[in-house]
Amino acid sequence: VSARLDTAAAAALTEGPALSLPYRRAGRGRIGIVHLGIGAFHRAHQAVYTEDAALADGDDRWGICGVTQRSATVQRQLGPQDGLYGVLQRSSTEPTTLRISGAVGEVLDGGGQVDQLLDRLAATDTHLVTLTVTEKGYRRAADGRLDTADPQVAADLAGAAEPATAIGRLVRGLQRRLRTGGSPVTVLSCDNLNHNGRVVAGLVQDFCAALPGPEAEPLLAWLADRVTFPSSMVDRIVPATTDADRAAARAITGLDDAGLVVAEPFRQWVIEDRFAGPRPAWPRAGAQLTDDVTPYELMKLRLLNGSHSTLAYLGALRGHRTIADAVADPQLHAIAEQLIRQDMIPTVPAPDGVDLLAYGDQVLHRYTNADLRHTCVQIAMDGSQKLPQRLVAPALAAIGLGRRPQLITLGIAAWMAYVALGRSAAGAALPLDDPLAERLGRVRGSTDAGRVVDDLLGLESIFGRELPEIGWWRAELRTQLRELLAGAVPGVGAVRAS
Ligand code: CS2
Repeated sequence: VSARLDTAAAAALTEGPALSLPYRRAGRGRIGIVHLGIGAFHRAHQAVYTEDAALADGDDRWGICGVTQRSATVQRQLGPQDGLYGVLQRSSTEPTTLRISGAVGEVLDGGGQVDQLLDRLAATDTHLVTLTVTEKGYRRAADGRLDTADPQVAADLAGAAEPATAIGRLVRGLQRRLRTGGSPVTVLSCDNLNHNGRVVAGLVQDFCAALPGPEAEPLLAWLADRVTFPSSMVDRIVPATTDADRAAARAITGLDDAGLVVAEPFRQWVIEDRFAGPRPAWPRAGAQLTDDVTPYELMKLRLLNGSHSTLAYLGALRGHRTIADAVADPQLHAIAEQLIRQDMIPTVPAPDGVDLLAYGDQVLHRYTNADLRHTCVQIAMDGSQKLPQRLVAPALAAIGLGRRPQLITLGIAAWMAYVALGRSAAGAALPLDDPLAERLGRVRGSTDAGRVVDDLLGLESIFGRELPEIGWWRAELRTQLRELLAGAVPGVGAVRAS
């Protein structure tokens, strides 16, 4: 049995080629950031940038208060470790390295420690509230506005003592902030959504507008004046941590780490430069500030996330376990490559100085990282929340350009086949992990492509109204789905490997 990672145990470690202990040099800052949704992604992305920024300029104001969103697990993992956790970096071409991060100074259970959370959100030392609550965490209705029919949203609006939703917690905290001085604050979304900052700003406004007038008015005025909601594009592939990862980390430190996360070497963060107050020196850690993040978001959501989801559904159907396995399948590789090149790139305005072809090739190369073991079913999760920005919007954009985006259509068909079949070609069960699982379950077991298409295209929150009304596109989707339901991958004959 090994000892568990914490400050005392880590004191015996020494840095070397495989192990870095940046928190010793950066120090552990006082809390300046509240992060809602302290999952693996945040710990391998923003937290690392934040610690690197502190290393670069010695500013000690940016410790992170991480807030658990749906369960207190991360608190149980990090609490006993003084917030320390490892980031295990794995690549097929470079040696594995481990970094012990000290960026997280405190972990609060969003469910059980509401008062502390609202105090943190109100504190004058808190200059940033950041979010990774996943697509479904925003609770949007089909029209993109706050879903006030959601029982938890309704309870939060009615003044639940312990708000349960991210927006409910955020607004209650902002209310307390206004009451206790109203200093400016930046709310920064780091989820994979188009113009995520505008999305959060809109939802916060919807929430406020639904409050009684005397409560709503001063809040809305203050928000307009002192609170900003920049958008950002985030990128780093961070799969679920496995026992093998934990063993690899233990081999380096001799310590058990319940909070370990695993990530690829690549990371990118592009942030709209619209801060209400001070911020960490993130640019010194490699983050990019820009006036317009839109081209970066479109590039990443479509070239990366769109192809990721497509590979995940097609891969899972074919019995591939991981994305690396899927992309090693020559047919799926050719599909992903052409999806990126033919269908996605024409819909994306290239960000300044970025070569989209090279970016797309780099994405495909990142997928070949076999040491990450990123499973297809993990990426397949929450398809109803991911499809709109990853596949539906680009399909419409391509059609608007007069194109026939067959490979995007194939990605959508693959999702439908995944939902309807519920198992791989080899018969293995494929989990339907999705907030709309009950509704989607209506087509489970059906092998009638026409019926599945008609039923699922009726989901306006996923497909909107425009795309389902395009007759030729609908017919093409049906054809592709028919082949998938029969166990084939359509169009592969026509897809040339380049
Ligand atoms: C993935 C993303 O799980 C998924 O849906 O597509 O989490 C992806 O790994 C990240 O966005 C990469 O930055």
